[in-house]
Amino acid sequence: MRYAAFIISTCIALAGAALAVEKQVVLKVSGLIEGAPVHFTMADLRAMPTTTLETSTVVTDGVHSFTGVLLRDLLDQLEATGDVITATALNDYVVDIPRADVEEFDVIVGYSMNGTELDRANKGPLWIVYPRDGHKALQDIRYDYRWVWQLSELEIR
Ligand SMILES: Nc1nc2c(c(=O)[nH]1)N[C@H]1C(S)=C(S)[C@@H](COP(=O)(O)O)O[C@H]1N2
Ligand SMILES: [Mo]
Repeated sequence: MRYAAFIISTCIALAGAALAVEKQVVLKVSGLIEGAPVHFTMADLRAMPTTTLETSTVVTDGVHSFTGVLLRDLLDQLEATGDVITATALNDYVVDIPRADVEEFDVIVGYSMNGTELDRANKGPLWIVYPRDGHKALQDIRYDYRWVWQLSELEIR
């Protein structure tokens, strides 16, 4: 009986922790015409239309299925204008991504790989994923460094 109570309280604690994670801001988007930056929680991102793409990456073995939101749609939804997206990660990595990339290719802000949520220890919670396997042009170091893992902020310039 005590064991059952332990299991139940552990489940409640885990569910609570999962809910807390859902409510955390995971992405800040700034540089919008309307001014104030927009903050997205994991729940906000999950409520948006999803895109899944299959691709290999330069940092993992084999082909994986990534799910997330199209970066193009995210920027359109915010009515963001600007030709350059400066992406910043939790580890302070910063790189400029040409807006043209997201217009031309189905680049996603991914939050799961093979059906499992990405966490900080595993390139998450957000990882910019390019449809690398589908386009020869994307199989290039210039694009590899735009695959920002632990993505935390997008500034549109
Ligand atoms: N957050 C974050 N994303 C990053 C990087 C990084 O250091 N931090 N390195 C970039 C570079 S230079 C490349 S080639 C690819 C793969 O980097 P990795 O082999 O260090 O994972 O991820 C890119 N995304
Ligand atoms: Mo790199």
